[in-house]
Amino acid sequence: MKILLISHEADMDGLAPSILAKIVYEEVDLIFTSPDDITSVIKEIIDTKKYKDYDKVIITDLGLKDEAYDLINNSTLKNMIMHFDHHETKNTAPWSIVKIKDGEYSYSAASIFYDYLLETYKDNKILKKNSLKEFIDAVRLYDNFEHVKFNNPLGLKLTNIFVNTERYYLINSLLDRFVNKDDKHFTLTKEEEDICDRCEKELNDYLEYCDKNLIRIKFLDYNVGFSISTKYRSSVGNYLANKYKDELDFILIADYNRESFSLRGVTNVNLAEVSSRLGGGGHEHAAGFPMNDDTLRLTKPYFTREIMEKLKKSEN
Ligand SMILES: [Mn+2]
Repeated sequence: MKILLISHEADMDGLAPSILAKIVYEEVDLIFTSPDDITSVIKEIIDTKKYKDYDKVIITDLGLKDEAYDLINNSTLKNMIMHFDHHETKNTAPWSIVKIKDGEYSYSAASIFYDYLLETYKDNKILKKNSLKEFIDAVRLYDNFEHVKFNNPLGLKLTNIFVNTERYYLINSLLDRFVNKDDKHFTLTKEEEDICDRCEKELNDYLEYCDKNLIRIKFLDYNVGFSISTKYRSSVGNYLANKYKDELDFILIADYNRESFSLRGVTNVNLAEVSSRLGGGGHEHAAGFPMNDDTLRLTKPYFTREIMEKLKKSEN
């Protein structure tokens, strides 16, 4: 069977379906795109009738807008397309399988597509391999930010590998592992382990740098640890908030590239409330608000528009 798979370009949950498709189908052509561009990709394959070259068109990990549903429903593409996704939508169609949560279980696009293939191709031995199940589950947990809660470090490693590896090289390397090896457990190559070690060291060095440069300030009425930093926002915030929880109410991060402030804390200060007073919002322990003249006044003299411009310039 000849398949056109269109998937999300940005992460492992978008990449994994291409490996699953190559395990099951004889011929697979791939298009990787973004949620913003998927409508025009669909329009193009309808306009050019390109979909007629295939037995099936499969879309994964890309939420479809109303316009995309309409385009497909008004074309014969609707008879041979399948859509597997886990992003909120009010649209429904017989060809579109969208699942978000089932009790405590959060779906990802790769896991929904995997479940479908397992159910449809019951005799496929590769699909049943434990190493593949482990891989899909790690991708699913990380895609839902549940890898810490479920103590699954593999998803983060796979993401570091994804960011640092050429896409088609990675697809073939992973595919080869599932097809040709009979591993009970998913294993990384030496090359991939090295990438993960390097990423971990980079993160630890950066956390140490932010710790060393943390400024204690009075912010509104709070004792705050102020970090001017642009990388690993969640890791920096969580690390410092935990380390200084007895001394500081929360950590305030000025990300001058995104021009926004982030708050991370583990005390009983409600950060959503603090942020909403400054034009932002969020959750109790993680929130943010925009960087503007009003909010920049609160970080004077440690961080001003002039300092921000200087930092931006020094990075280019
Ligand atoms: Mn996803």
